[in-house]
Amino acid sequence: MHAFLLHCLRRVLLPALFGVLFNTATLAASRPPNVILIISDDQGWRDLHCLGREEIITPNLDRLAREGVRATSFYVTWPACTPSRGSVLTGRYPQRNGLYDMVRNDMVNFGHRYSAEEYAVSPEMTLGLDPREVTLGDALKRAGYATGCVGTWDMGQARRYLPLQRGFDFFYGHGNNGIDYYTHERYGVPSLFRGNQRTEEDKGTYVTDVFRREALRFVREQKAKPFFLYLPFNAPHSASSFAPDSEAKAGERKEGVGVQVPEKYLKLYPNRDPKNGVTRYLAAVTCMDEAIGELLDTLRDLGLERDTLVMFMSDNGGSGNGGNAPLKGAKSSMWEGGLRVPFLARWPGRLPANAVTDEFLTSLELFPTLLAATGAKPPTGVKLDGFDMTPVLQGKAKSSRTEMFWERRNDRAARVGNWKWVESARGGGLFDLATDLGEKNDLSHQKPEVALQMKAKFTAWKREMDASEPRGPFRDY
Ligand SMILES: [Ca+2]
Repeated sequence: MHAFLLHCLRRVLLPALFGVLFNTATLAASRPPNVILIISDDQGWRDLHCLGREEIITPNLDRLAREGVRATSFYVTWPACTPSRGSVLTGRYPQRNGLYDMVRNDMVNFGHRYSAEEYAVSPEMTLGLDPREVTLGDALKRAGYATGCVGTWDMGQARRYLPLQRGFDFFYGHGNNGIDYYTHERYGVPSLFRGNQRTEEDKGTYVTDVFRREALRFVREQKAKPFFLYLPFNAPHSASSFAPDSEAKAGERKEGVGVQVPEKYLKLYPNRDPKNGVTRYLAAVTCMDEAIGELLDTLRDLGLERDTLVMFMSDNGGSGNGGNAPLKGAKSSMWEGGLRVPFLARWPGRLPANAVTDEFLTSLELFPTLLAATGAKPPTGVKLDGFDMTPVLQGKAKSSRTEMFWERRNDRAARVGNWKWVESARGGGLFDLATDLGEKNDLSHQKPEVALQMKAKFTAWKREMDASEPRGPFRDY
């Protein structure tokens, strides 16, 4: 054999082969971790006590942060529920998986009472995540995981869209993106499902308590085998229980009841007005925090703490009650306050404790990260838009993400490095996030060449999305 080839064999191929064998052995020796992915609804970037909103009571999420890593430059793919959650579940941009707007009946107030026949043909019953999309549930179930979804599914309510058909063994929650916390209705329709069936078995019980009970039960029942619990709470989102159409002026969405929360949690904020929307929001977060605390205690009691990767994030920036400061804007906007969210990850022994990373990361990274953590195989023929961020969370590597793009109807934005570019009816500009996190100082006139580059990058990204295989419900043509 040629001396050079022998040299290559000795210096490159053999060590590589040894590396593969060694890694395989290491993985085989350890139990694949359980995964608990917790999502809150409309919680602002700073809305944990440990993140700087000192008035909010969140001892359990603070503990999760203390025992793990928190990411401070973590983004979602869309500034509101449905498309953001679709990206978490598929690892793909909303514009690629075809779910790039809300699945919602926009034409009426939440108080509108549909007949069963009328509701059955309405958008939120007929639209959903394209059945060809591979979900995290599908990927982890194929890897032998017990898979459960408790909470806000928001990927469609027709049978073909519900979790049991999308890779989950167990589902208790609502298929639409919001309900009344007590009646569990929306438009007068009972909206909780157990499996594929609508149920009213818990009517009257505060829904965070319902999700808490079901999540704990799932973990206790599945403790023997690796499990994946997808736990998207509907808290602290405002209740989907607006006034009836008859009480709203024509063409106007009537003010809703806001966030609903039991008295017990309001009493934890004695110096605040219990009727105030912000107080109710804070108390709803505290209730959710208590549920998460019981889940963490249960993992400890079952001896599963070290075998479980727990992640927590919000699905989009805070709305009116949420605290996004010093970020600009809020939910539904292209500003940082709409897109940047709190993110925590804990995996004792594998991720450092009490660590903070400001590396550029997004929810697109979750799918590849969870595949790597569990040893699940990437779905074949599927283009994923993120990467395994474990080395970044471990503090061992820089993020390989250099750019990210967003589009919501006529609003567009891009981040490339520390540059942020926004173009929308509600304002826009070019901002340097390294020195101007609050997007106050528009540099588009000082740096027109950078603004042009950002726009060109956005256009190229959009062209790539348009060229990808058409997917429903919004781009299946
Ligand atoms: Ca949301």
